[in-house]
Amino acid sequence: MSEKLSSKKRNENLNKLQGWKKTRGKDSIEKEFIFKDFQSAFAWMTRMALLAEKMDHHPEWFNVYNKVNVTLTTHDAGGITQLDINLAKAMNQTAKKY
Ligand code: H2B
Repeated sequence: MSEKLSSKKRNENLNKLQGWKKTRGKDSIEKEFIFKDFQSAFAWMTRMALLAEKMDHHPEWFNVYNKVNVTLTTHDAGGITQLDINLAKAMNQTAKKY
């Protein structure tokens, strides 16, 4: 199982992750993704859902029209782990294509 990152490690990683920030008052990271329309947003979510299944690591997310608010945390570890960083990186990379 992935272990919680130290706040130093977490911040080092966050600095390299465009658009992601620590959630205030919760041990998670978050980002708002904005797409050109609902179809792009949902296509991206579908792609990410397949990856999440493969990783066995799932996002908390909320979609309205072209926006997707994503929160990542590792429930089993009670905080932010390398799995969250890896999924955040993949989300950023993939979002460029939608
Ligand atoms: N997703 C997230 N974000 N955190 C977890 O701790 C987690 C998960 N655990 N997806 C997985 C599923 C676990 O419940 C299953 C049984 O492997």
